[in-house]
Amino acid sequence: MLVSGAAWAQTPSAPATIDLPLPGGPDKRVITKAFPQKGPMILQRTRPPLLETPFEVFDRGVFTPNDAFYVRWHWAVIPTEIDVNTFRLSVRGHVDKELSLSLKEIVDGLPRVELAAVNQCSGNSRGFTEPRVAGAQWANGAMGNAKWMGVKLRDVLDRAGVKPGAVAVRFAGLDEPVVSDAPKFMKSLSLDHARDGEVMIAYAMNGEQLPLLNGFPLRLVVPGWYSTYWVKMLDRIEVLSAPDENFWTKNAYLIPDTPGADMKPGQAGVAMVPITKMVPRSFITNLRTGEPLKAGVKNLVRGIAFGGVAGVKAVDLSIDGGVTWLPTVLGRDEGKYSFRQWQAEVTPTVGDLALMVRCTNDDGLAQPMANNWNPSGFMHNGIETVRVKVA
Ligand SMILES: Nc1nc2c(c(=O)[nH]1)N[C@H]1C(S)=C(S)[C@@H](COP(=O)(O)O)O[C@H]1N2
Ligand SMILES: [Mo]
Repeated sequence: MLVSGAAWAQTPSAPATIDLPLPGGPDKRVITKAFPQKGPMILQRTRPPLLETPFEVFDRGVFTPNDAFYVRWHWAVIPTEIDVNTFRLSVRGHVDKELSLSLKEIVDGLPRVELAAVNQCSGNSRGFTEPRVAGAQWANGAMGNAKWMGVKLRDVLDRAGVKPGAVAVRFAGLDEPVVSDAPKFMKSLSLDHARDGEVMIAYAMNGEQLPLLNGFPLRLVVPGWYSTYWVKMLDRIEVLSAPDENFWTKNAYLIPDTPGADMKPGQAGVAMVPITKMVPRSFITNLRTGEPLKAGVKNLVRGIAFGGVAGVKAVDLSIDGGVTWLPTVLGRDEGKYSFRQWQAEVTPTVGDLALMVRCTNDDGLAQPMANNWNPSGFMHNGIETVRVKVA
């Protein structure tokens, strides 16, 4: 597998832009086609790449095409070529037998599993946080859904033999920090979570090998959890006999230990805990704010929803600012961690209309009316509103 390395350092001289207004700006974003294996993407940053999925992609189906799947990296030293013959995944630490597995041994030597799951950045929609917080000013496109194919992490751990006393498993990939004293990106899961039979080492998404920027040749898939745990270009697994103290697990990706990860700007003394499980979200995908609807006739409204760590139980629509809610019809169930399509018909009267959509998951958790606030802009999941004109 070979991709032209320098390509993603360039942006066109007269870049195309799209309207993507965020509170406090900007109102426009650059569209780039300069990244390998990617079509038009919203450019948030070039090096290391942060590429957002243009929102209209989510109206086309529940699976996000690989060439439109968002991209996020912390450090800029990312291999642009990987030799599939010499690549090895190592399993070390508190195990009976250290392993160094070739791709062939993983693909041909272990049972294959497949699972649809949403990959969402903890900071998806951060750009809508008010007051504004630091970090990538994502709109709603730092998420995607794919059918992941690979092997169970548990099967790999069993092959190495986890020793008694192990408590956690740490994951790292081929990317490196730009300066050597910066902390390498690593994340950990508890041993029980790592062995739950759902956490996967994926080698394919949507029936193709992973795009390089989404973690070729192997990535961790942690269904229902925010994507910070989904380590890309995974080449080392370490079984730990003590809790992980590394920066990215212990000090980064923290949220307030409050309902909805909500606090007041500047509030003191709030206990912080690592972000983990995703919460329900839903979006209208076939209408954008400002678009016209026809009065007195049926108008189709449709979109996508996901339940986070549980399936989608219901998606409801309100056309009166959240006073009353109408059930919508759910599309095909692709599994509890997947996007699910929903649709409804509305027959509005002339005037301004605020359409709101709310997902409730199988745990009974529903999206809140108001968005949360925390210093990292994590876990945004307030009910979305699209304002249309009915004429
Ligand atoms: N090796 C590696 N894996 C990583 C990261 C990284 O910087 N390095 N970033 C994580 C974060 S924060 C996110 S949001 C997802 C993004 O996955 P994607 O680029 O495939 O959409 O990758 C995760 N896995
Ligand atoms: Mo992220």
